[in-house]
Amino acid sequence: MNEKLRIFSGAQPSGTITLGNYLGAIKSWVDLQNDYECLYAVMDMHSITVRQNPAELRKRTLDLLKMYIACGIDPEKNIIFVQSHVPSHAQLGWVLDCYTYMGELSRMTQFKDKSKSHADNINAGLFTYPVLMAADILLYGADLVPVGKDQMQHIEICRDIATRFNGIYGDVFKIPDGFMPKAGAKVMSLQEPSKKMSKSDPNPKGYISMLDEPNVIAKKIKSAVTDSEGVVEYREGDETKAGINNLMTIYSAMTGSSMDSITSEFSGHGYGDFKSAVAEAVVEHIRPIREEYDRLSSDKAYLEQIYKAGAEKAEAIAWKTVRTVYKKIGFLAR
Ligand code: AQP
Repeated sequence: MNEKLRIFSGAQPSGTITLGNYLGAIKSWVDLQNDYECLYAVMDMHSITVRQNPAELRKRTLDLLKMYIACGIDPEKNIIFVQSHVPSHAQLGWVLDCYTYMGELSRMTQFKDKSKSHADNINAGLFTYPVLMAADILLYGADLVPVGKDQMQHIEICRDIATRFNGIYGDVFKIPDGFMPKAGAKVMSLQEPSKKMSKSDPNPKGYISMLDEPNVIAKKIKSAVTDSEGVVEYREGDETKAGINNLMTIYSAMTGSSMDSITSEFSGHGYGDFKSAVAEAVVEHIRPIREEYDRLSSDKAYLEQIYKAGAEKAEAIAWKTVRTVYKKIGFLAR
């Protein structure tokens, strides 16, 4: 029998997910769910590396789970769960902390960025975030981890930690590969296109939330920062075109069109026409997701049933890994 390869991924309930989270990660999860055995978690433990309001965190956790399903992740086919419901994440995280060096963690771009944006709360969890993420992935022997570009550095360190551990104790962990989509691996802020779009951006004009109303989406795209050249052309690495490059990336991810064909489509048109087309494509793509999300809102019992069953299935896989690891490193069995 040909066993399916396994996927693990997740997103943090640190806000309503953005078009960036969707295009960079969640859309790939949906696309890959038929060909892999997939586990998708709501990463609540990661989210507390930044201070969260407890009541809001609880609500957002359920909202994110709902959003996964609304985006098209089938709870019948995939294991969907909440990270903190599976204690093995914390257990393996601690062990791996002891096999990770301060030097390699201090090179992580996300740590540097978040230390700047949360200068009043540079906690140890923020620093060791990539180790917990390595545990998330390695617990399930994931072959593939679909993420946005910003998380690729964390996949690299996960591979390094796993390789180091295997070098000492034998082949305990499978070495995972990252997976990025062709279009949308890094969606940029609409207001500061040199910065990635983030759900916790204090300026809501910078991001499109998956729950924004159509008129809000259109307004945000119309006020997106561009340049004065007026030519819809993708120029990789050209900072002056960062805004247009970003809108073209979004349009390409929505329509499947190549950059060249987008340029031909809008040749002789101004940015106004192009922005209207981008807005329409985004609104139409998000519409059914939004409708499904609203439909699920009233069905709390259904969601509870999904996350409870998901946690049980996830824990059954994860605990086996923890048990193997504990034995390898010399912890006395209970
Ligand atoms: N702008 C982006 N473009 C493409 N992919 C992105 N991802 C995040 N931002 C973009 C991908 O979304 C997945 C879930 O991300 P996360 O919730 O784990 O945390 P994050 O990467 O820190 O995302 P945010 O939106 O920036 O959250 P906050 O504001 O809380 O830090 C990941 O696969 C990520 O690559």
